[in-house]
Amino acid sequence: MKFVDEAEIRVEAGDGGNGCVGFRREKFVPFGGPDGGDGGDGGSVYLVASENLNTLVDFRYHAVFRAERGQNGSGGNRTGWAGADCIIHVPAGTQVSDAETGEKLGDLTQEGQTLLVAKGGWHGLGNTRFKSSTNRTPRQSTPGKPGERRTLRLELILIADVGLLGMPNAGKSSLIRAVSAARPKVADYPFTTLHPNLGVVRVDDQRSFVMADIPGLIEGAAEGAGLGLQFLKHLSRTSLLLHLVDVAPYGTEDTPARAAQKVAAELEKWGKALTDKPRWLVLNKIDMLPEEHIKEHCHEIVEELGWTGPVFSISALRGDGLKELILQVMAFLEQQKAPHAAQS
Ligand SMILES: Nc1nc2c(ncn2[C@@H]2O[C@H](COP(=O)(O)OP(=O)(O)OP(=O)(O)O)[C@@H](O)[C@H]2O)c(=O)[nH]1
Ligand SMILES: [Mg+2]
Repeated sequence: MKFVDEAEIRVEAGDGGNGCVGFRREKFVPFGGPDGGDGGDGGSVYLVASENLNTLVDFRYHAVFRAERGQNGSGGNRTGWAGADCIIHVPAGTQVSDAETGEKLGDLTQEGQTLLVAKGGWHGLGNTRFKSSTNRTPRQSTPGKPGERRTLRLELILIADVGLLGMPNAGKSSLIRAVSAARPKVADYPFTTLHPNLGVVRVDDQRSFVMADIPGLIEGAAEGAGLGLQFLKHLSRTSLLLHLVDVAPYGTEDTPARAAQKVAAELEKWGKALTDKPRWLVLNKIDMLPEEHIKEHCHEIVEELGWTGPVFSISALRGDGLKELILQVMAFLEQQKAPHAAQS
């Protein structure tokens, strides 16, 4: 499945049906009077958020959505049928704006959340409506109003609790594979991951959280190097960042601490929305170190970085430290979601 996080679509609501001019003509009914019915309302276009979708790719191939127009009224005071609405399913996390004016129309974050994006035209009135004591044979009716039409800009920003951050090859995809059912590709070359992946991490029967794996960052990403910063926005709605660092990098002159600093520097360039987030250091691939050196080596990295926040040492491959990490992440998220409990 292709990942696309931006799209433009055209939405056109249905026009209202026209009112009818009609007169009752029956054999033994003289002066039958007006009997033109109203038109039906035009259908509207709605967006509905779905948690089962996670890409806007479908809108590449299908970009115009129309609701039905209302039927015209007819004689015998028959009202036209209302036009059917058009429902468009979009992934949860889709922000909607008017492409021409830039006006923000909504942010669909919850399953089933609905947004009216083009209102159907109001129905026209039939001539029966214009009957009065002074005008018994009105010949007027009104046409239906046109439905709203606009071009929308959709932007998907994934919804996850925790985001993974790090250089290419740090083991981000390996970690999400180890702790969730997500199956992104893992390989020993940089930029294996080309688009974000989400995984649900189940801590026990009752508790779970969503983790996002994004492509690796390298120095100069802000200037467009590698895959650039385009995917960092997908971490903007997370509550916690896990910064993965390879403790035994192969084929690079950077020390693990230096590599971590480079990623942090790119984060700075992206902006406050990410630098203000809590970030934990996760030292990965400890299986590559001799058992007796692990502690000391990790300590050195932390020292070199001058890191004072939480630190975890794990092996995504062998499973060391994963349980502890996951439990701590869960506890942190729960505390965040219950701010009153945390204060007391
Ligand atoms: N020895 C060891 N190797 C690991 C560990 N975690 C990941 N690797 C290896 O490191 C390489 C890169 O892992 P990925 O999970 O693809 O790394 P990534 O951070 O997702 O990389 P990009 O998608 O390119 O940004 C693969 O060859 C993995 O098998 C670990 O804990 N121990
Ligand atoms: Mg990857």
